[in-house]
Amino acid sequence: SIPLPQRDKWKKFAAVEFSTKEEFQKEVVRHVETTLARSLYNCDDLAAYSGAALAVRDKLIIDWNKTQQAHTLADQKRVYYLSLEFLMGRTLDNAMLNQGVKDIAAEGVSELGFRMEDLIDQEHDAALGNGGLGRLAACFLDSLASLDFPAWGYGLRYRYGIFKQEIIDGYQVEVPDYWLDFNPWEFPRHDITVDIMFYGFVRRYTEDDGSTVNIWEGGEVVQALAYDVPVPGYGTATTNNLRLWSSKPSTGEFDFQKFNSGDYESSVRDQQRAETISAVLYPNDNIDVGKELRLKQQYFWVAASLYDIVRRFKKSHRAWTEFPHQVAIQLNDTHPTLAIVELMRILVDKEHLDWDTAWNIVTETFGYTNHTVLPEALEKWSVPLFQNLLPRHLQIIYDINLFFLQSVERRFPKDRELLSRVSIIEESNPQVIRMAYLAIIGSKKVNGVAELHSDLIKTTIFKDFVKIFGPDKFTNVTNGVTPRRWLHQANPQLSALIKEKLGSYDFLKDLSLLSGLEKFADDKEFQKEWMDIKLRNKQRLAKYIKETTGITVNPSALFDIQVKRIHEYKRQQMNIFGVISRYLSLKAMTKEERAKQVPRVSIFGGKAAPGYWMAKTIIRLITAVSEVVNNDADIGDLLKVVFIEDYNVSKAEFLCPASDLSEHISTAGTEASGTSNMKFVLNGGLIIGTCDGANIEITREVGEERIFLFGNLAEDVEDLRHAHRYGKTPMDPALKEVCDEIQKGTFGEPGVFAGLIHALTEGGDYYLVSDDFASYLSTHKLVDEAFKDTATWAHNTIVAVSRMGFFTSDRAINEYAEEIWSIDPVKVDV
Ligand code: CBF
Repeated sequence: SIPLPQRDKWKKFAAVEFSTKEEFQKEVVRHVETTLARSLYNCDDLAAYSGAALAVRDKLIIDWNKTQQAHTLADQKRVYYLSLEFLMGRTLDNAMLNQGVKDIAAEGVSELGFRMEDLIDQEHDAALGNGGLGRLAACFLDSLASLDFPAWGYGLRYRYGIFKQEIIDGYQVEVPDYWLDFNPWEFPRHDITVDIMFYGFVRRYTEDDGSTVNIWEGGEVVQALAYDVPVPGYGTATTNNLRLWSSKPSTGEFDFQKFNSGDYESSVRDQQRAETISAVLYPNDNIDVGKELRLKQQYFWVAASLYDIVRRFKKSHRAWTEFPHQVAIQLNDTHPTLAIVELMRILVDKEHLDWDTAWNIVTETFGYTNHTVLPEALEKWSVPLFQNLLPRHLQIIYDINLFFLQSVERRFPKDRELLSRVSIIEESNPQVIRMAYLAIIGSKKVNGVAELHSDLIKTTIFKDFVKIFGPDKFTNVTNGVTPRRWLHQANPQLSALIKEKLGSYDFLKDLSLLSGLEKFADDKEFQKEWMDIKLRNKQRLAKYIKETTGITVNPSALFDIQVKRIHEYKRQQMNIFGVISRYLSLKAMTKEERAKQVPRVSIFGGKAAPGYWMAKTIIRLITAVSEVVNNDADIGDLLKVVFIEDYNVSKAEFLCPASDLSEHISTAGTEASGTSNMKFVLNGGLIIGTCDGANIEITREVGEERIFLFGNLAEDVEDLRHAHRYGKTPMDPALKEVCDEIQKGTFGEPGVFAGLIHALTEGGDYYLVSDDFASYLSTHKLVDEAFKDTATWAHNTIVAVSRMGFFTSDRAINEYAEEIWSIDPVKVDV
């Protein structure tokens, strides 16, 4: 750092944030002309976006520096959020709003000849995630900064985020998402690198005092390079850090020895091999694929992050036993569970702590969030694969397991079944490591993400662990979403109207203040302004649909939206079967009857994992139905079906404000929480949903009369599945009619959809589409009736929004901070 006598000089020239329109403009022009080497003669929207982004970035980085200094000075406990996915979306708009400079910036660029909306549209989404889990991590970062918590996110800097989806001839085609050609929001830290080892072997030494030391050596080394992304809070100077690791060969660009001896090819190959680790995000949501490269990614990221965390802790020269008082580490799902093992390795092998002291530190430090009960999503690693890649870590896992099983045996003698049920090692062929069990055993607290889900994990997949550790280790933190992005940024008109009624934007920091809206729910003028905003948002979506698909939709029709990853458990197939059923009923009606029907636009969007054939077939059915229905002259505006290509965060931002109805219709007990349900309601839409995940708590908050619930309950699912297995459930007649129509070829070659029909029949209807279909259709009829009464609909949406305070991610983060992390905020002086 700068020597004391020179600091005054330094401070005199310290960077200053822009605070007026003119200062902002000056920064934009400076960046365009110098950083980008462009001029007023060749400044297009992209260059203007870049100039504006760099100006805003400078402001962020000044606050980022202040925040890091304040946190170092405060020397308080920090939380580290380890997530393999951060689905951040775009940054510019969010950063301007959080920093309170959007108005001056918009005016500033307009005076320079540009429209802020066009500039914002130039930005690539940072799509380093698959769906809900990654977006939750992004909302949590926003809340952590907005609430002034000293927090860091740690993740991987994938060169390719989630693929881009193109729909070609009705089918999904995956295209790589290279998002890094211009990314002003990250800072490479060439001075922060960590060497990470894989493979190799373990040598055991005996010290003079008789103790044994294990040394892991002889492996292949890859370098982790840090990239920092500033995360600004709303209405505060706090700007936290998201550190993403990128992989490089540890020897620099090439292996020079090989290069000089003429072995060019293999020197380049080694380089590429190292870079492959952080090259791609695995595009699977809620499914475990068990590939070696994925395990490499996990260890690479976890080891680099822990090295960084430990290095920071060691600077304070505290005793190791203080570690859990200074550090909380949250495991976002089981993906970072290796961190438990790596910290044990650091403490025992490197710092030479005894096992019990090390284990106490570890188990006081970690918290584990479970996001799913789906068996196919629970991570398991094959022991032979693991042994080869991380031999020392396997030994440590065996030891953790041994000590754990011994303690279980002491408490529950003679229960051999219990021992094999809770063992971290599953005795299959090959043996596998159950990562969730390791995460539970190594963490202080385990939480689910909605009440039903947290109850389910305690009574099903983790039941034995409740018996062993007691119920207090398990808790619930219902998910939430940030109202900054999902209301203020996505729906500025609605946010402004709410501000007008409540008197300030304070609700963006304390969402419970929305309750003040309820008293206006019957105010006719307010209802009109409210519904006008909804209409404008629908018109904007209609325009987008026209431009991108050519389909004309009527903005006054009921917009019914289901956007999320395509998955059988989320039941987009049930939605499209319902659409077919509606189509068949409309076809069977007389002209007079048709005239009485509520026009509908059924909108779908979402990506299927590239190898998930059934999900891809669902997409094909949606596009096939849309080709038929949208071109049927008998139907006209009464029904339109749209598939929005390449659903992502920035598309969600204009879809959420445009729904009248959104669908959250998973088989009961399968969706851990869901978060788009919260976003849609917060934006003045109602939802049709099953008694699943956070739908249940949304019902509790908004009232049963403001949600269209249907379907069987989680507690009945097992019996219903059992009945299917024994052929005791005839198919629902309306569903049978739909299947017959598909098989007749109305939507093209029926063979294409045979898998979907088979899943309902011989396949045993695992997701219970048939069981829920009748109530799904009848509930849609209730929706139609309700939509006809505009005043009551408006009333209900206003009341629902006024009761959404609970679903802010600020509430969730405060719960984590208090109940799990024990951290306090640190104020950063402006
Ligand atoms: O908790 C956040 C979300 O995580 C998932 O997306 C996941 O990846 N397991 C769940 O499927 C969602 O229910 C949940 O809201």
